Amino acid sequence: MSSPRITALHARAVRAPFNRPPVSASGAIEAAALVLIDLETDAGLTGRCYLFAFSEAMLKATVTCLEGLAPLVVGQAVEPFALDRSLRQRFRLLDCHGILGQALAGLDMAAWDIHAQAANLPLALMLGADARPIPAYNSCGLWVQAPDTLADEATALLDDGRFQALKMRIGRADFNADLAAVRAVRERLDDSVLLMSDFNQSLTVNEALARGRALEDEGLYWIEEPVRHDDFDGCARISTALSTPVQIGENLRSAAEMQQAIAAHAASFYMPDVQRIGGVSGWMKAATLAEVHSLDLSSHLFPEISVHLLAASPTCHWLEYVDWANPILAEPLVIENGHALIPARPGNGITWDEAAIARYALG
Ligand code: SMN
Ligand code: MG
Repeated sequence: MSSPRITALHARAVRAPFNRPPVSASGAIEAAALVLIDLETDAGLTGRCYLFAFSEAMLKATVTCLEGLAPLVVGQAVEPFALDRSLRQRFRLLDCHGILGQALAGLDMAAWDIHAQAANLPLALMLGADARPIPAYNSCGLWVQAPDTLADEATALLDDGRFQALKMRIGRADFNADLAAVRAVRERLDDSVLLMSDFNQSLTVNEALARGRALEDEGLYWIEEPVRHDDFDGCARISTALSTPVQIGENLRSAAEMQQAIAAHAASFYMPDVQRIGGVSGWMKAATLAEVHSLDLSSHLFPEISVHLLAASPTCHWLEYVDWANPILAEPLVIENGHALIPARPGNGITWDEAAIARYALG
């Protein structure tokens, strides 16, 4: 059976509203700045995925970057590992990080979508996994906000999908306000509910040691990105000093970079982001690394694709659930009993709500 060939690449920018706009210790985001990719083929199959540009300021550049890549992919066979290798080889003299890296990851995600559709299999099954439900935590709220608003929001977030785990963001200038926030949420939750926390790279190593020690007995399941994402040695010092596990990974840009973090003993838990780690192809390498080093692997954002990837990851830990793309998806990811369900549709299961896209489209 010959592989489909790419005939066209379309990239569109949208600005979708958040239910609860993110406010982290490293800044606020007003709307979900997304770039939607459609990769068309001569087999009549279309591969789809979205990129998260983080800032509206990056939308135009991301679309332009993808459009610039179109002549390199049109006419190519959809053989995802080989296609990704050959595209990255072409940019070896530049570098494949930043917007280019995200665009390449997007092309890879769309190529894997086509590859799985051509085999008539959900992506998870295409990757050799079963279609079991994946444990998910609700990450849609509990931002850096007034502590007295948090407990009720925690209840609402648990009820919305019968979740058994939540993530809250911390890193306020005043540590006592952080402590009050953690206590307000923890007191509202049953002991069996896990509470993850995220400092979003806001601390120095010394601050993280002091704050981490003060939070040791507050019932946090993990502390995420306490310091700058690339300070693996600093992270390792924090990780060694605390009994609360340190979680990092959303900013890792390749499996090779993840290997460096692992070699530095930077963290107990890893949570790559499919857009940053290099798409499905990059994720699968990271998943093998996690297995080799017996490290629990969670995902960052992109729950629609991550649910497939975690099913295929031997050390699958937690899926980060966010509903940020729901406004433009015709069939959003389904959460039941705190687990994300792998859609039965062939491919990654992403289908657009074109009427909603027309409403939120930019430019
Ligand atoms: C995060 C991601 C995207 C926007 C703000 C905060 C956070 C997470 O690091 O892990 O969800
Ligand atoms: Mg994070």
